[in-house]
Amino acid sequence: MARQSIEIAPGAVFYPGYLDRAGQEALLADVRTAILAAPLYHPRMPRSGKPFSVRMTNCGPLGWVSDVEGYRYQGTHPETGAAWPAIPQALLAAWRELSGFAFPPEACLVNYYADGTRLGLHQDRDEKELAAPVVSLSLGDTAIFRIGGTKRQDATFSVKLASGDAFVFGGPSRLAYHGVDRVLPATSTLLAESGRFNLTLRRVTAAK
Ligand code: MD3
Ligand code: FE
Repeated sequence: MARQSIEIAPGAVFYPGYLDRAGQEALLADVRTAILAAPLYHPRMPRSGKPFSVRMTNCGPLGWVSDVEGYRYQGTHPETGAAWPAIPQALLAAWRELSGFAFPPEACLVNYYADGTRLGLHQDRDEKELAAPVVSLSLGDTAIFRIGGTKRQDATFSVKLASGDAFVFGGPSRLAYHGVDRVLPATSTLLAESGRFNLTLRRVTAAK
């Protein structure tokens, strides 16, 4: 099926309304199941050990974690020690449809934003396969997402990410600085609680 898409910067392609309500509900059920196996936790900043306000967990063979030692990918949950649950089929299907990358994702980072949570401007560069894009899906309340260039000082602009929206960040946008300025309370009825989930699919190791 043809999809509406908008390239908002070179390699940054926005798919508003990628998932309809039924698709969002099905994916949310998958996320809830994953969180039962791999509970959301507050990662800590390298060095300072200060907790992130965003809560996180992962699916897939590898998960992104952060603690006083630094950032890395690892195969197990840092608090339970269990292997991460599998990436839900609906997300693997979205990767096949949107990524344009022949190899499967290895990590799905799940971010949960309660009301008032922000994510500062950063680059995602802990992955070895930077030729693969990052594919993002949003569920729940609308976020004000900010994206700039590959240098922190580059000009930025913001885009609203609503429940069901997908985004692909590839090419020159793969190393763009980005963050979440705020989440707009009560803008979606998808979650029984308030807040927002963002799911990012990533290829971590070199594909060949
Ligand atoms: C652009 N997540 O998990 S999604 C992250 O809404 C992250 O939770 C935000 O930044 C969130 O690292 C933004 C959009 C996004 C995700 C990854 C990117 C944009 C990106 C990687 C490279 C460039
Ligand atoms: Fe990021």
